[in-house]
Amino acid sequence: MLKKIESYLYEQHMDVVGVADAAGWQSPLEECRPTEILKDCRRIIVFGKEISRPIYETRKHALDLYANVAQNYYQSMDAAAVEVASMLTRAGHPSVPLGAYLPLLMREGKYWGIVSLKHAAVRAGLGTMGKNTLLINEEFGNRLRLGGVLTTAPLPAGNPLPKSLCIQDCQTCVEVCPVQALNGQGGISQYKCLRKSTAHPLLATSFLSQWFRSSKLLNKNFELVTGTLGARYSYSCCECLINCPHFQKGERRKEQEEGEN
Ligand code: B12
Repeated sequence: MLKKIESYLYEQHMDVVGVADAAGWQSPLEECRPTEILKDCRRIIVFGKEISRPIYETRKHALDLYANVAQNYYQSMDAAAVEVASMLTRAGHPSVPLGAYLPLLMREGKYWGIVSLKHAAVRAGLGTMGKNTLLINEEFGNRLRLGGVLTTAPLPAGNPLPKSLCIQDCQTCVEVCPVQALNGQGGISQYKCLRKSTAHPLLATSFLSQWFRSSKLLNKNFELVTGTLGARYSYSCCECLINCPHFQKGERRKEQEEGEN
């Protein structure tokens, strides 16, 4: 079954595919734990697709062109997740596709994905978390976008990588962050980052949510605004991604191969 899923996802031009054990998921939010979401959930299938370097490095309109590709990826990755979930369900293993971006929850004034795809990718052995809280993959660096599926199928699960890929003494992401959102120990101030990195007439104001954390009504309203009017947005910052030494990953290998030929 896993072979069938892997070959389907690679046919859909995904670059990496992994399986994470869903048991004992340490999300601080119970409602964001796979076994709380899907009865008898056993695994999280997580897959990734690289956004290649030239897209971040155009001389003009780089952030808008990059955002357009990211939004396009989210749609194709969600479509692939839907197909994989129905393949598994038809084979007798109830499964549910996860969204690469939406649906988003707002709890205590903070945004949450229904399941954190980065943490699933780490658990599946697809990479480790950088100090910029992004997944670093051995081949594609920090340029992967992620999609996922919750499943009751007892697929063989991967294991986390034994060693962090984030360079120990490197603090580049922390230093280049224009709003000091990164604490250098893998923590991020979501409000500072959101306000700086997300270009949207409404979403950029959602940093206000820090002042109404306890208001369930306002949290719910912001969640609704994000899930509807916030479905499309652009980027206004990705400094922690493009300045990370792992941003260069993958391309240099191709250049070396071309050099050898
Ligand atoms: C909300 C969100 C944002 C928010 C908040 C970021 C954040 N770190 O939470 C904002 C808008 C600021 C943001 C910005 C960006 N994002 Co964003 N974002 C998301 C989204 C939709 C949900 C993430 C989430 O649930 N966060 C809340 C919790 C999980 O995060 P946290 O507070 O750091 O959690 C801490 C603890 O609670 C605990 N924890 C929480 N859950 C769990 C679970 C387990 C098992 C464990 C062990 C621990 C644990 O560990 C964390 C550290 O202590 C995901 C998609 C998804 N569903 O995963 C994309 C996602 C993480 N974003 C992504 C990207 C690329 C970006 C940007 C680079 C976009 C850009 N501007 O160029 C920036 C980078 C900013 C940064 N350095 O993180 C990619 C990351 C891919 C990768 N290679 O890692 C994702 C996966 C989207 C995708 N489908 O590919 N994002």
